[in-house]
Amino acid sequence: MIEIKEEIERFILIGVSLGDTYKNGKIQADDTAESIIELKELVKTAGGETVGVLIQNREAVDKATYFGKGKVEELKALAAETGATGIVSDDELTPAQLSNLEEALDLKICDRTQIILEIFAKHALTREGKIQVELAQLKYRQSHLIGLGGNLSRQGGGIGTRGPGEKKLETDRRLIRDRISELNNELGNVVRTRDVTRAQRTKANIPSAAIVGYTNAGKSTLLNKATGASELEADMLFATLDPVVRELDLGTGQKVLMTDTVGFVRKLPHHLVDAFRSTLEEAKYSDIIVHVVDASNPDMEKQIEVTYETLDNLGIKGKTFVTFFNKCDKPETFDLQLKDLRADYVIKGSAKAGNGLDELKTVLDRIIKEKRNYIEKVFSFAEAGEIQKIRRNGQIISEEYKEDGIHVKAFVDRT
Ligand SMILES: Nc1nc2c(ncn2[C@@H]2O[C@H](COP(=O)(O)OP(=O)(O)OP(=O)(O)O)[C@@H](O)[C@H]2O)c(=O)[nH]1
Ligand SMILES: [Mg+2]
Repeated sequence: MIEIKEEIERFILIGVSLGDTYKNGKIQADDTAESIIELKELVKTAGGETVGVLIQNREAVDKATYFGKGKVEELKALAAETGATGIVSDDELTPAQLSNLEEALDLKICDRTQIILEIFAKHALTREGKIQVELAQLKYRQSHLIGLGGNLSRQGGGIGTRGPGEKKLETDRRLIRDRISELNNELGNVVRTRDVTRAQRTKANIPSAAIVGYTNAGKSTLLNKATGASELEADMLFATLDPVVRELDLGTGQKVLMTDTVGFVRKLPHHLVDAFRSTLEEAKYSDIIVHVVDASNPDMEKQIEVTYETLDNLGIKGKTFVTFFNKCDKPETFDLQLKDLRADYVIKGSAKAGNGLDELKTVLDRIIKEKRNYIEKVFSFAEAGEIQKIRRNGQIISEEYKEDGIHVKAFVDRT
């Protein structure tokens, strides 16, 4: 992990461009350049400075040193020239690549995963968030220790090779395993408490909407503007880590619970996804997904794709999707054709300026009503209990006491 000392660390970012590739029968355009721009933001958010960038075009990353031999030499020269204190690779490095690069360059070597973990560690506020980050960090270390062990046994093997290094490794492994199970237990308790809260909410029968999207898209800003909340909005990546729930009045008597969630990013480390699964899955329990997109970002298309991919991986489907193209106050967006064929509704607006929020409320109200049936019915006074049920599970529009009974106009759940 990088320790943020008094002195700001100076990094050279490295990436391997594989050219266009095939994935799921589609051509995936090479996005190494965009990914590196993003890595620069990540490094900045982690407290470091970028002093150089080096990209190599290759058919595959080098198994031993990530870059090819000549490129490693070039990297060495660039590091000397720029006074770099470390290297950050855009892809997760194997233990072998880490140690070989360290040896060749005599600099601190990190990868994108470590930087993201560092940011999460800095931003985690709640006990749950902190446990999740520590778990992810330990799992990263564990996987790298295992790799190292493999290396050792390949090099030596046989009698006499079980040196002190190997022993220490075993101790480390055991310590990590113990701590992981301790944290998992604690996390289980925290998550159970949250499940109870969620169950209570579901019982109250207020529909829910989860705000999801790429990091820095403006999710928290949208929640704040719409509900008058005061969650942290910041021009940094992963400002929000813990789900936050607020009630939003749609202005029609209908209320909806809005949850702000952790943002997504390309190459989201899988240890993090595992550790943060319960947080990331918050959207699973929502009726509606509000997908916030930063329409001013040149990388918008890819960011939309990453968001859908991440949602798919988390098993979040079958919801009503509303895509909110945000930051439309910025001139970069003025000439853009904004569409999202996967969404059920599309809104263009600016959370910051407050544009599009009324439309969002109208759309949310419509979605909720579409899931319900409108009824007009006269109940006898003896059936007052039925009305009580509707009040609990639906929405009463009007209720009049007349001679022949109680006249009710209401929306009731279809299911
Ligand atoms: N110009 C403009 N800036 C916006 C708008 N909405 C949000 N921003 C800015 O975008 C940055 C990110 O906003 P956040 O609301 O923190 O974004 P987020 O999606 O919650 O980000 P994470 O929690 O980090 O994933 C902040 O600097 C906001 O002020 C908008 O409509 N227009
Ligand atoms: Mg946020």
